Amino acid sequence: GISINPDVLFTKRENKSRSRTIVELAENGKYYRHPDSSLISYPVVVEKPLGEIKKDLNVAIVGAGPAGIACLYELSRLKGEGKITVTMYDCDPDHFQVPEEVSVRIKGLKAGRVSAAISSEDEVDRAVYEIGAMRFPEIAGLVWHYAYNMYPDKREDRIDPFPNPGTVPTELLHGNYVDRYGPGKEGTDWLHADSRTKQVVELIGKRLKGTTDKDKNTSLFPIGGKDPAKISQILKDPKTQECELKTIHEHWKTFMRENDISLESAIRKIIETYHDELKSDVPGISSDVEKINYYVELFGTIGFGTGGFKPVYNMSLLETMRLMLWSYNDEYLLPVQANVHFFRDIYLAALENGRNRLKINTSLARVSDVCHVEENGNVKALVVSYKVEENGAEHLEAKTAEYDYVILTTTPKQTSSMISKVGFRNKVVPSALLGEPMPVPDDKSVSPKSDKCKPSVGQVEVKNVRPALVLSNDNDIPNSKLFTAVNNLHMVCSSKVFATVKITDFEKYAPKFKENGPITAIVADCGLGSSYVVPYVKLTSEMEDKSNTYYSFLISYAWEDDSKGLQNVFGKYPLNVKAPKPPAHCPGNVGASKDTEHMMRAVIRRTMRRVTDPIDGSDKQWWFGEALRNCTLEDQLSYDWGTNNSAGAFKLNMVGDNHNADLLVRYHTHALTPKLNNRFFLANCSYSHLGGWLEGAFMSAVNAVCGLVVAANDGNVDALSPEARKVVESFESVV
Ligand code: MET
Repeated sequence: GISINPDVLFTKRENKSRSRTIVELAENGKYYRHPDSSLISYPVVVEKPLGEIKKDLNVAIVGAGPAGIACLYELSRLKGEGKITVTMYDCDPDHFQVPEEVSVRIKGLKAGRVSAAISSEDEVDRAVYEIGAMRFPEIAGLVWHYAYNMYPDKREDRIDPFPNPGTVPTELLHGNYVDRYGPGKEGTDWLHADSRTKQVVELIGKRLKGTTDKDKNTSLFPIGGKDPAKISQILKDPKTQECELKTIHEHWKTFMRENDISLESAIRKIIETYHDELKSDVPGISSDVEKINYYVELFGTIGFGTGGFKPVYNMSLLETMRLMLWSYNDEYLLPVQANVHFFRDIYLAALENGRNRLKINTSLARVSDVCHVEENGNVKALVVSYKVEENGAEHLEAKTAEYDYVILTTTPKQTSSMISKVGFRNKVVPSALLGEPMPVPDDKSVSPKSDKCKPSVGQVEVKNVRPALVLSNDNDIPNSKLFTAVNNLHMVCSSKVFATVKITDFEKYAPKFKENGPITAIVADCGLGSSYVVPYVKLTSEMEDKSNTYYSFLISYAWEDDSKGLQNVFGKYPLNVKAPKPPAHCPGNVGASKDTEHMMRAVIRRTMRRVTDPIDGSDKQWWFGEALRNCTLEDQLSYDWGTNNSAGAFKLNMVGDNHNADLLVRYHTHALTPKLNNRFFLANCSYSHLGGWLEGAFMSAVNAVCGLVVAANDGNVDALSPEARKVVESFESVV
């Protein structure tokens, strides 16, 4: 697991007092303006309806994940006489919109990439595994704005923090080197005051994010001459003046031009420049070059405090800097049993808001293509889809439907194949074959022989077609660059491996860290990313009884290469076959079904290592490996976002990707150019500058709905509220 915020290790916090109410959380990030949209405080934008619709509209939202549901919610709040019919497409039979009667495991627990599984015993729910979104930064203003509106009765309840490494007793393993740290009154408490880990994270904190101290700047990567730490404060402060925000945006553009380098280059540059400040020797390493290499790697393991990130050292420093400016010191849990319920609640609220003016149809179907259709100046957006049965089976015939507007919320890889078939020339083509030729069963009665003119099974002939995403009527290059952008975004591979473990079992192995109790978070270079013990906070009353007995254990939250190494076993999802009780003579996890055993063996193999004991210096087996080998790990489940379904967990810009992501963030501004007759919008965290965060999905949903309102009012921005106008006007137009 990787969160990018050096403050996690420097913030002074009272040990147990970190819980917050939703009111406090909703206040915290309310005014924060992201550097790419420095005039916009998104939570302020959505306080009022975004705008008004005067005429009736027929809208499709492709994808019923967080972005799609947020679009629906904001559409449901629009003012004006126009009635809106929304069709939501999603192809996942486990989606909560699909009615389901059976006792729930993963069924009904999905909304796009927000997805859960429930482990239970004798019909009593025991633990919730968050396969998708699991932690919600306090600075995420839109998230807490929606939580505030969804749960009026819970606004004053205290919400617990997510137990990130560093906020709970944590162990780091790098090579043979074990370090321990945890929350202390004066910031992070370390096992040894002269810890090498402590020194390198403090150096990177000081030389990358810098200081809020007015009188000095310490960062090697200042923005407009100022430490990022100071910029972060200015962006968050409600009192900051517009001219100062505009200046930051200009400085940020310069910073982006000059610093699209890899995260590793930035870390290396800091260590090369300031390695004299690293006072601890590295025994056995004497040359400066090797010392620098050692510390670069050590930092790769620990990351900014809440987990290593060596596998994403190639991502752009710009992504890291955005996250650093966003500055999420603390992350929280949502006040729901499973996080997907938050989305079900937003969805239900949209139904309620829109009672009189908004009609919702849900369609369990996979969308294969989208385009414009245009006849005698009458323009519509067309969606080609295949119905999916509740058992997941897909129909062979393609269906087409026309809409006034379509918001595509699908992941970049899904989207790129939908938008490319008709090409990029924005001229009407009399006829095109869309959909996908399907493999046809042997049965001749369902299999008309295809010939050149007729669509084969699975295809459909569509008349008068234009491409879906367009920026120009005259040239195809501007249009095709949208495809390039969508197609080239980098989706990170990421996976999670869960189990339920008896607390008493685990604590036989977990060392105690000072007076803070046993280690419950592990950050290591063993290929499991980070491991977290996740507390029971959202459980039903039956579950609470069990919370003193079991830990819900996220054994591995890994990214990129760490995750790819396990892909052959991830392919067997859900791997949640209950492990039979092991025979008495043979304790441990040996009785599990074959698939489960395969994954657990792979995981255990990664953790079997002899290490140096950080207390007495002896050479011994690493306790975590021993714990995994000997504790009974029940209800195992693993999921990899690269192997399954979504073509990757989330977008993170690699070096060189910034312009593509930025083009898609601003895509909604095409609405200011009505002569394009463009009926499509994009919404998804991948089309935001916060890939992999609900906040990014919500921001892009707001962008899309604002764009749609302007388009539906023939390019008139006055149809938006004054705050919402900024969402369309303060970005540089894409056209
Ligand atoms: N939100 C995801 C997480 O918390 C992805 C982070 S992207 C830096 O792990």
